[in-house]
Amino acid sequence: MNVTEKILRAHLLSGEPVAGNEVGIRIDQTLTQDATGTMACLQFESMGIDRVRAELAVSYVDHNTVQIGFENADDHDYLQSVAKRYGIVYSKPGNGICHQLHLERFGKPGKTLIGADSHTPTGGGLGMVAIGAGGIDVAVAMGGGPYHIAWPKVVGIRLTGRLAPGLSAKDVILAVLRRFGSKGNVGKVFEYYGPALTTLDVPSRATIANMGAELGVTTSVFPSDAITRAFLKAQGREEDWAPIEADGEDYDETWALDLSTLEPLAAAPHNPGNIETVAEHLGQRVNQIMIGSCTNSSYRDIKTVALMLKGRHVHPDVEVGIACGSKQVVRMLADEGLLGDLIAAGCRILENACGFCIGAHMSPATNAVCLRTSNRNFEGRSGTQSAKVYLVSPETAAAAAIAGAWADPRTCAAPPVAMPEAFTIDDGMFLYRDTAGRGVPGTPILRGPNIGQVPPGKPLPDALDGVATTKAGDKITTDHIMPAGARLKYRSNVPEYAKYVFEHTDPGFYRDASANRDAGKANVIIAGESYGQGSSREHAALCPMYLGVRAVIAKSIERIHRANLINFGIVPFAFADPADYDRVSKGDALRIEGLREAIAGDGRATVRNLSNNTTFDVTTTLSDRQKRLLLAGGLLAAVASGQA
Ligand code: MIC
Ligand code: SF4
Repeated sequence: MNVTEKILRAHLLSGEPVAGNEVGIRIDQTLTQDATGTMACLQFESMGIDRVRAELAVSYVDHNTVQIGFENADDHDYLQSVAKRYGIVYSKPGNGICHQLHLERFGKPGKTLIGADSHTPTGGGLGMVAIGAGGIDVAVAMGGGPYHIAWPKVVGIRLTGRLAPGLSAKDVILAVLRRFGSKGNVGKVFEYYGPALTTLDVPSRATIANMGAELGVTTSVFPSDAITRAFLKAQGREEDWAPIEADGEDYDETWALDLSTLEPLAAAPHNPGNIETVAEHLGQRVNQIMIGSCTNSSYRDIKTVALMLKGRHVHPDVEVGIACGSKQVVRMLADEGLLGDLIAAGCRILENACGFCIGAHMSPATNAVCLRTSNRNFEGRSGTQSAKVYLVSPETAAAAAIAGAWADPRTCAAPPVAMPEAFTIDDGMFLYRDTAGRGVPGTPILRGPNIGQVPPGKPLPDALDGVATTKAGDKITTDHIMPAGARLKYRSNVPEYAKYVFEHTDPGFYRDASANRDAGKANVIIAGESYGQGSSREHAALCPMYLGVRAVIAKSIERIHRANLINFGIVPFAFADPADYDRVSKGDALRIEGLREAIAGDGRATVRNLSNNTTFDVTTTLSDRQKRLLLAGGLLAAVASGQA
């Protein structure tokens, strides 16, 4: 068996392990972050469970830490009180980014983890099966319930050779993205193996696993070996180590990558799958350089940057921001004098949080060219619609910081950073470790005015009488559907946040959808390929549900978003013939007879376009569980009516 299969089989609760078949798996650990966590906790509360039943649940606060206005602070208070009451470990703002912290302090080889964040697969760098999910699925797992996935096809990525100085793990995952692209990988797990693994430390493996999210895979997995053991030992957690390696080369598909042949790469605007070489850009002007995010904010990464910048000054024409991944990273750099080197070099030292990655601050200037070490460069995600964001390695970012322009990091590479024998351990910003799993019953839950209720779903109607309220193109991300950045503070307030659905791609959507809903019409979203790419934010389903969206008809829909749509009672249809996408225009009146029957049956339905008097077929493949959820109007409605 391969590593993925070993872990999944050890956690299998229901279903046949046959590729594509829905299975239920036992979840050992869960994580949430504040932007998804408030909804997950509200949903957990509404399930009426007295305490957390998973082995470990951690609630991180790392996304909304800017705190302009009371909303974020209210969210933090709410999350802290829920954590105390129900037995969740609470990671205070300032402690660091969830994925980096989880790797350092909690991840365990062989365990399963689901997180209400699409980059949860970072844990794959430690030999876990770690999967990104919607908040409500995490709430169920916190309560001890199973998580459902399609049994994956496992793609073996065989790594050979060795990276040249000046290249790093980011270049590896960008090479994988160049080969496989950011769509068409749904239902697969990428498992890394081969002789080059001995050259990749845990943070490097984690970088690769992290950006598997951009491939659209279920997760990415590394074995747990001597390198994993050394990392856990240095984190004071050697007892958490367990060996897990594949028995042979038993994969559904394989691809080999020789690291010795790689050159520095970049993902060009506006998609992480849009890969170019650094060489193509040499000498071109750069305006902003941002180093950090859950992809590249480890001790290894920031120390490499510090060593490259030591004794130099960033070019006067660029601004450089650095956000370390955790308090541990900041402290160790400070103790080694490296933080001083970064400050002396003219870098802006930012809080160890998501920050710039999610457009929460440091939005670039109009038309700016930015080099960022984060994982997503969707249009407008930085907070500036016209900015051109390229995703690069920390080494490429540092080389550009010195030159003020694109530069080859191989010309100014620092000596490789060795993993320390012992990381500096200080868990002082994790609260409620002593009551984890038990909680403190009776703790009052703090609810400021920004903490709303989860709107209830309604059962699916027999026939859908609706309007094609919007028509979107290909690769519409959840950032397009539900913008973050300046709007992030409304995550706990669905009626307010719903005003910004499709804010940039269809500014009239809120008005039109509300009017249709109030007139008793269903809203239908029409979309192209790979709808719902990117983040796990269930608000991209929850807010449309609130606005009366009952179906999405797309050429294809990405995994986490499709699960979220079902959880909120929105039918995820695919065009039976993708060419029919052209037969429907924004504003067309659509009718689907026998909708309930179709969902309960084989998932095939005929859509009548009353505006141009044509018909086309749509399909959806559903497990029995998913059928029940959709018919009831979503997961919470199904729980309330005893159907889940
Ligand atoms: C992201 O990187 O897009 C986020 C913000 O971390 C999201 C979660 C969210 O929208 O809260 C993710 O990746 O799932
Ligand atoms: Fe935070 Fe960015 Fe990572 Fe999302 S991708 S968890 S916003 S650092």
